[in-house]
Amino acid sequence: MSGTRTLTMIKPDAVAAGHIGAILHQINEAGFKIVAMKYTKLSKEKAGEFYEVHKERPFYGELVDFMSSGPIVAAILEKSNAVEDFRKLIGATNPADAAPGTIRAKFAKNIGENAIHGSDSDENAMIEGSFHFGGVEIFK
Ligand code: 3AN
Repeated sequence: MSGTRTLTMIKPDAVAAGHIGAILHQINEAGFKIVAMKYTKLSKEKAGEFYEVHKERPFYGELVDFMSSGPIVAAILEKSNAVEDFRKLIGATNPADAAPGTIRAKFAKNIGENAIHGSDSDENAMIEGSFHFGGVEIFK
């Protein structure tokens, strides 16, 4: 089934601030089912690979350093219209622009350290899901 999964990462800032439980609660309350999940830490190399599309952007180095600075929670989430609905739940990239009640409005510090990632397309959700998880780690 296409369009039913997205990949999220609770980023190092939100993990360090103790927000894992609150964020997972909000995700579950919004109707997303967790089908894969791990607590892990990205090496600089892996973070660089994940954000390869942003390689030419001025914030790339900062982003890679931040994403490899501490543990994260990576998860594959399932729901109808998962990618779009999850982007709504997390809010705008810059928490100053994020709608009230969204995860970034509640937990993000700034545009760089913005608490959570959500895939931006079904195609990237597939690629990013495979980046973090093997088939035996995904439960329907
Ligand atoms: P989103 O995460 O909302 O899809 P993208 O894909 O534009 O946003 O950016 C990926 C990540 O790069 C963001 N989550 C954020 O951590 C970082 N980022 C984006 N724009 C900036 C910026 N202007 N300065 C610093 N970091 C940024």
